[in-house]
Amino acid sequence: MMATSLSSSEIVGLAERVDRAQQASQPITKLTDEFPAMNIADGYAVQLELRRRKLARGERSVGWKAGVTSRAKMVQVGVHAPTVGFLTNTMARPESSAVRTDDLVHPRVECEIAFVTRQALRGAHCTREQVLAATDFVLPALEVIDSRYAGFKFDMPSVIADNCSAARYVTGGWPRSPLDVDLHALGVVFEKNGEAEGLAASAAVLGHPADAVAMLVAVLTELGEELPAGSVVLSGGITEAVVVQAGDHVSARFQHLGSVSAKFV
Ligand code: 0L1
Ligand code: MG
Repeated sequence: MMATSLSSSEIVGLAERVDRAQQASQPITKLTDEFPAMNIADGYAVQLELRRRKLARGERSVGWKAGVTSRAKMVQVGVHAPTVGFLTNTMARPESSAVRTDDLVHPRVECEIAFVTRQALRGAHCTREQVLAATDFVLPALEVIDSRYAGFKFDMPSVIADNCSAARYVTGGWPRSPLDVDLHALGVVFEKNGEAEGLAASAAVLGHPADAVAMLVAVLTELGEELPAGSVVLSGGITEAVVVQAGDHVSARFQHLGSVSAKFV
């Protein structure tokens, strides 16, 4: 990873700013408005400081998410490379749960395949085969993203600092071995309030969702982290992110994996 341009006190200050915006669900302007020289390494330095703060408050690390992995998503947010963000226990919600919106800024939902690992993964050259061998099971998931930036307007360093818009996630369906289902060509029907919002195939995620996990492992390795056994990994949005508000019900039906749904209140 390139060198950071921010000083360590600036990194701590920005992590505090993002943390407060997340806790108060109050939007802020993108960090690069004030620090135009901020680069991707600065974004990750702020994100890791944010993670350190949350873990120090008692949140538990449960895994990571791959963000901006599909071509559709890269076009939607105007970027060229995938990113990673961390997941903690406070972000997890069970299947069919009521997800509050009063503690979010402007949530959007994506359908994803969640991987749960049984062996640690590390290394710059992690492969799809290694990911599949280290995976205990996969589940259908909904990721609720919530940029803390006003108008969902950001650039790569800012969105990485904001933990790649990670907010909540819901897993459902049936645990399946990734060796028993063709993850490369899995169809998904995504509905909001009973209306089809998107029909997509898992190949939208960097060709294969396990490749997105391998990419995530390479980024973690660059950050000096590994993916421990027992991690949950959200492998990236298969459909475009859909805006949700209180009163909405969303569901995703995945071929071979079952359904996952949530209601927003
Ligand atoms: O999970 C994602 O792909 C979101 C990454 C951050 C970009 C966004 O907020 O749309
Ligand atoms: Mg996502």
